[in-house]
Amino acid sequence: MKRFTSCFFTGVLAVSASFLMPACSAGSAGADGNRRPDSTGLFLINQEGYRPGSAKIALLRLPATEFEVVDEESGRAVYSGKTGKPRYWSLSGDTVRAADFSDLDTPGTYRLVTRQPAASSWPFSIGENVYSDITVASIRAFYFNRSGMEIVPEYGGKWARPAGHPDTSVLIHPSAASPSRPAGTVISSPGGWYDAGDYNKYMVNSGITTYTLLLFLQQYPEYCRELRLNIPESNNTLPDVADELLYNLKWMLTMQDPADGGVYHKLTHKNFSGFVMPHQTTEPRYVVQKSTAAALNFAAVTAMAARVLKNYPGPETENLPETCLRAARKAMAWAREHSDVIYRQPADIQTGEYGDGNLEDEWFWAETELALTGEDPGAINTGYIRDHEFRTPTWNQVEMLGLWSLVLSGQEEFSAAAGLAGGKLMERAGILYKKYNTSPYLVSLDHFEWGSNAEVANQALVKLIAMNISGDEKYLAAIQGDVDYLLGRNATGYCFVTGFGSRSPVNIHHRPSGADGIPEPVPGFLVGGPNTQVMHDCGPLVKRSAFPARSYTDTECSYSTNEIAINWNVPFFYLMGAMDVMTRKAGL
Ligand code: 9MR
Ligand code: 9MR
Repeated sequence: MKRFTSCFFTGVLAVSASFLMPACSAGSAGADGNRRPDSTGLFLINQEGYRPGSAKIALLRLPATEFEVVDEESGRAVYSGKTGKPRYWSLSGDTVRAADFSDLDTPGTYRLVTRQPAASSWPFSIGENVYSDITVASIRAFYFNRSGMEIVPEYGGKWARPAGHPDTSVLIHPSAASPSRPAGTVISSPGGWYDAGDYNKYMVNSGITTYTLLLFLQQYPEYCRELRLNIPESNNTLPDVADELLYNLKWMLTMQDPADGGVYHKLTHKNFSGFVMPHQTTEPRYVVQKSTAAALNFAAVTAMAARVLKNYPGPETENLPETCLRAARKAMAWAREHSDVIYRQPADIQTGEYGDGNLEDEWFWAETELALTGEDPGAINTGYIRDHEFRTPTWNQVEMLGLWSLVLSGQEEFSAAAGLAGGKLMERAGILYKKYNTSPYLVSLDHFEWGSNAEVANQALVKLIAMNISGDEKYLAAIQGDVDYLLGRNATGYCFVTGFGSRSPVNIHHRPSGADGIPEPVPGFLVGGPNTQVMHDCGPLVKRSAFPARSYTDTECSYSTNEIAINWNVPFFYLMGAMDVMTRKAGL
């Protein structure tokens, strides 16, 4: 396990010596609640920065009534203000005051300081392109998690590593046996991303992840044309974002049984491997049980891919839209014939389950995607739209994805359904906005489950898409609140993205990062974040706060708070990319 302690002075300012206070962060110190407060804990602030014109609000855990913003270069105070009323948050167990410096728009690098008591924040920037690097890093993280491909120094830098898991000889597990593919049959299913900190590939989680990238490509085609990711395909004719998602989409296609259209739930080792590099795990790999959830996720994504990729004709996508559409039809037909095949983990398989007993949302999503792609247009279930509550999406709650596709489709034919869907989206966004507006921490999040950081990012997407369709800009401050939370304005004081901010996770639950001998974790990954769903992943030695918003530890064993995952990174990428697009649109 890696531990490092970073120590430096946060008060390198041309002000009094009392500002010179060291801020140390012990990477694996354990419970945040047990740490003595230092200046990082006293100022909760977005450690990356803000775009000019955006809301800029930090939270202070100090009794200070006044604050200043000091320019790093000149050491001069360029802004001063009064803090807001102290407010207690029951989920973090602390009291914070808002320091609002939204009016400061001059590009530069700054710190927030208070004189009574004397303290200083981490540095942050104001600038038009403050989110460009983090956007690129958050999608390059997918490249780093590619299965079956060597990560070469040219694109991977010091995180270069040999290829692992070619997956060209994968066994049919007994649970997946069929007449034409009995147990033990060898199939080839290469490519795709590792799901998370583990080395397995799961269809259900690939669903929401690949969908979200496709939606980004659909919504921001010009930006995607500009975005250079420095990946092996960067010199081909496709936007790099499309290349990255194709790497997983092509793997997904191999997970369909050509004989009957059914889709395997996952491709996996029998057990989670140890913390070794990908090429060091040579245990057999299996495809396990076909499931209705897998078929519906697969159908939704391939149907959407058929639609979106049509806009990118060229050698890399040749025949792909047609292949995807045929695959979607076949998977849907299989699902209709096997509408209730819930995934049940076989006794000899221990890896991630992604089990889901309620598939109503998957049906709605898949039927909507097929309809929008021109298949069975009557299949959009308007009764479902009317009667159901649309929740923030996660891997097992996907009705919102169908809603997004519908409201953003712009197809005349579906305008009635889209109108209905728009109402539902605005309803959810309104609820989230209200929560943000009354939250002492200025976030919509009010419960902490496994992957809470992704919930924050997905809530931001709900508000963003609501803003896109309604033009109501009030959502922007709430979206900024989510960005700020993820980049440091949260009760742990961490910027939750590896390699960014002044204090970010180092000991992530990510096998390559743990095994590669490089002190820094692979950059651009959003960690799962605080939750109280699982408290025992590190045993008794690592204590986590009982307050949900602080129940996080930067410790490798903490898979429930410090793992990374493709479905967590993807809404974060979408969010940061969308923010970056706004700057370019406004200013460039
Ligand atoms: O490393 C595994 C991680 O990727 C999963 O998200 C997590 C939950 O399914 O499980 C981790 O594996 C742990 C296992 O569940 C229990 N024994 C220790 C394993 C490695 O830390
Ligand atoms: O993200 C998943 C979370 O919602 C579940 O509660 C948890 C336990 O089933 O599993 C999480 O997913 C893990 C998957 O099972 C295996 N790869 C790592 C994923 C992230 O921890």
